[in-house]
Parts: sequence; structure tokens; C-alpha cells
Amino acid sequence: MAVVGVGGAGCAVVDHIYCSDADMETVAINTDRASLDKTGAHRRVLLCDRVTRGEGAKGDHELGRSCAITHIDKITESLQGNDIIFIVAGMGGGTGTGAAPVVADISRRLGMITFAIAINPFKFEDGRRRVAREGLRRLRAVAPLTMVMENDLLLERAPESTMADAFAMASAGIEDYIRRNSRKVTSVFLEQLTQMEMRLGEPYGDWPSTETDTVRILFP
Ligand SMILES: Nc1nc2c(ncn2[C@@H]2O[C@H](COP(=O)(O)OP(=O)(O)OP(=O)(O)O)[C@@H](O)[C@H]2O)c(=O)[nH]1
Ligand SMILES: [Mg+2]
Repeated sequence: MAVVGVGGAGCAVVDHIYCSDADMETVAINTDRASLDKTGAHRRVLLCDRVTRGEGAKGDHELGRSCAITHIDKITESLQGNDIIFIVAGMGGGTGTGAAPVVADISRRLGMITFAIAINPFKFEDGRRRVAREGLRRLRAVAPLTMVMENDLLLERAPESTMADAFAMASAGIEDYIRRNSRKVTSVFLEQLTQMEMRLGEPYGDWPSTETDTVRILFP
């Protein structure tokens, strides 16, 4: 499985996961070169270097979308080798809003189980709310397994903390969500695989009886 961050917020979450030494594959996708260079990830994809001059989509979600479409091949290559994809993107800007639905569409077409986590902008980011709503609608259309995280919740939970601390808290929460869900998907998948092998009448000797044992044995 892999966690794929798209745009600034998505890449911040990926960087957090990469630095926390989690045993998850990470992919960072951005139109902003400086930001991407600072993002820790196993794979990095810079979109539309020539068009955006590596300076980001500057709030233009149509540009974010066309940059992703232009680089379908690069994105496809960065997702290869995974069965489960978790896409993380902030809504309301250009890259995450525009490119995340394209990335989700690619991973779905590759037959990967595709989850998405959309980060909604703060209420005080007035102009971004409408763009965020439209981005979320497009994301859900290709990835029905989309969860929404409200940045406003950070203000409620930790009103005194700095922005950096609040974002770190959000990233840790998202990492936890991904971890729990990937475990669930893996165990359901393995259970079905076991049942399929039983139906096929394969000799399977001392197969473990519990889900956790199955996970431990197949993925030590
Ligand atoms: N939780 C969290 N939210 C963030 C972070 N950075 C930005 N956001 C939120 O995500 C929204 C989208 O911002 P970005 O992800 O930076 O935008 P982008 O996709 O890079 O778009 P462009 O820079 O215009 O190409 C913002 O309006 C913020 O509300 C972050 O590090 N953590
Ligand atoms: Mg950006």
C-alpha cells in the first residue's frame, strides 16, 4: 500500500508519515518544486515544471487538473506495485483540488483499492470554501471512499497551539486513520483469499485460524 500526497497539505502529511518511519510507501506529487524538494517521500513527482515554472498552481484548480492529466504516465509509474492507495489532499488550492481526482481516477483504473482523505480549508479562508466543495465533489465521484478532515476542528481542539503544531496534530491523526483502515482492508482481503484457496481445494496444511496470524505469516 502507498500514501500519496497531492499539493502542499497532502505532501505535508506524507512528509510526516515518511519522517515517522512508518512502514508505509510514500509518494509526493506537487507543482511546487521548492515545496516538493523539502518533502520526505520514497517517490516524488513534479508536475508541469515548464508551465508553472515549479512555482505551484497558485490557487488555479483547472491548472492543477491539467498538469496532472499531462503527466498521467509519470503518476501511473509512481503508483505501480501497490494494491491499496490512500490519497491525501488539501481542498481549496490549485494542485490538491485539481490533481487529486485525476490521481484517484488513475489508481482506480489500475485496479487499486482507492481511499482518499480530503482536508477542508478553515472557515476564515473565505474564497477557498466554494472551490473546496467542488473539488470534494469531483474527488468523491471517482473515489467514493473519501473521508473529510475539517481544519476547523484543529482550532476547536487546540485553540492555543501554533499553526505548525496544529498541522502536525492533523497529520498524526490522518496517519492513524490510514493505519487502521489499511489493516482492516488487508485482513478482509486475506480472509477472502484464504476462503478462495479453500474453495479451490488447495492443500493448505496448518493454516492459521485467526486473522492476525494470517497477516503475520503472509506479511512477516
Ligand atoms: N492540515 C493541514 N492543512 C493544510 C496544510 N497546508 C495547507 N493546508 C490547507 O489545505 C488547503 C489547500 O492548501 P494547499 O494544499 O497548500 O494547496 P495546493 O494544493 O498546494 O494548491 P496550490 O499551492 O494553489 O497549487 C489550505 O487552504 C489549507 O486550509 C497542512 O500542512 N496541514
Ligand atoms: Mg501549493
